Amino acid sequence: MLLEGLERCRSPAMLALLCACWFLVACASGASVGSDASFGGPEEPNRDLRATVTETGEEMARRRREATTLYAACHVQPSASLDAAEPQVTGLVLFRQLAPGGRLDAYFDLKGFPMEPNTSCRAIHVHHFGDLMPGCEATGPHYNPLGVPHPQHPGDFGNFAVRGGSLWRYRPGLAASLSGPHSIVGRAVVVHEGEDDLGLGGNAASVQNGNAGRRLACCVVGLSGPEHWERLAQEHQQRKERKKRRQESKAA
Ligand SMILES: [Cu+2]
Ligand SMILES: [Zn+2]
Repeated sequence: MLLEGLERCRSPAMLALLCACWFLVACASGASVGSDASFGGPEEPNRDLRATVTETGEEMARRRREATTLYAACHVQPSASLDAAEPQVTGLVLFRQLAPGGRLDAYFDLKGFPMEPNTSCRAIHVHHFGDLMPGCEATGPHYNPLGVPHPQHPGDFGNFAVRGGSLWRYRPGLAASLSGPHSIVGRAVVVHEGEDDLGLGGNAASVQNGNAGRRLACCVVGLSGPEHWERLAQEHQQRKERKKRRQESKAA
């Protein structure tokens, strides 16, 4: 089991950590016997030693968790088939999956929608192909590995409220995955002009694509490091705090 872990991580730092941990465990167990002069020692150092072993174990568990977490980034660009006069939607869609096959969380951070007085709803989905040329039309239909109707596709993320030309949203617990046979890595995220009718439109297109309208922008989902996720998580937290402060000052 331990050797499997070593094989998977292939990290010299992890190897050193394991050796240190084995050594400390051996010392701690030897010391706890207490009768052997070569291992026995005062009570206080034994406690320190056990604390160190516990901390080392926790650090290893944290590194193991980090090693199994998957991150993906999708850098949204306006559809190449749109005129320059059309809305130029850009931004980021980020994914994090804590373990292969586990829960998928996402950040959506987009701007460049038309400035409208009222809130509008825009659909966002995962489409089959990670091909963006000559425009987002090249991404094909919704990604539908199980042959089910819309909106039961794994990348049917639904509708997102746009205010002041932009949207930002954290969505936990999405049905899609970054691993396994139905991974969305290499496929496309498409941002639509209209609202998703969620299969209730009463026509054939409704149970295929939700009648969400033209494709304004798209991107290809690619595996990434944690940096984008950590930065956006921090930004979202700051935005939430600013919003809360604004609401509080209005209420006062
Ligand atoms: Cu779509
Ligand atoms: Zn769908």
